[in-house]
Amino acid sequence: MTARLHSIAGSRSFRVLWLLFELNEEVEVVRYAITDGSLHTEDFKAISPARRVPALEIDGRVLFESGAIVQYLCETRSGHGLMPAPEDPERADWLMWLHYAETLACHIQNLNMQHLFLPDPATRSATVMELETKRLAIALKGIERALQDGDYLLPSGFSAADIMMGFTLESASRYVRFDRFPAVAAYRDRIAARPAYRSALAAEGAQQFYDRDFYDLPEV
Ligand SMILES: N[C@@H](CCC(=O)N[C@@H](CS)C(=O)NCC(=O)O)C(=O)O
Repeated sequence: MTARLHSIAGSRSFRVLWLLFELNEEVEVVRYAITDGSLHTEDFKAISPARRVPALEIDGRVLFESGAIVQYLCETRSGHGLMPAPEDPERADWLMWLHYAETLACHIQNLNMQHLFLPDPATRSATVMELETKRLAIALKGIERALQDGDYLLPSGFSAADIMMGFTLESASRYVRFDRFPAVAAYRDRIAARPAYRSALAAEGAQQFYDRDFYDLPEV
């Protein structure tokens, strides 16, 4: 049966969509938007308790949490080379990087809230924006260091950990200038050139919330 991905273009659901394309799995995309109320229905709440995307209907079950979905897909599909085996010494690093993507995503989410989604701009906090931007840059430094010796997060090459990180870097570059992080910038371009990434981007539709490439901190 075709999988159904509950998705917002430009959000964490891209991780799952991209992985499904890497795995050549058929998928139907069910589209939502953050501000039009489409997440706030009883039907969607039954699928995703916090009313967040991604949620994936697959194999007769419903899954939410992007990291869990990515791991589930890697564990239940074979022949893809996107996850080191449990006994492989790289497996622990794979799990670490898989979830490190959420350390970045939390800061991006807070910055999205401050820059884009607070209904009353007077409630924005320059302190929060500055702090979250700095903390995002610190988290990016960790990736810059990890990429000094290779093209991907794992020395053995491209894996689903890079898929978890991909969308995250795309959004991060709207808040932190990547000229400070040349290895991260080259890595983002490298993974974005993958055919499955490009097919997933075309399939998810245009993102609707970022209206500029870079968001500067407000003048105080
Ligand atoms: N840890 C969750 C976070 C899910 C999440 O917060 N998704 C965002 C999109 S990136 C969302 O659905 N936001 C809607 C909202 O906050 O109302 C995951 O990785 O799946």
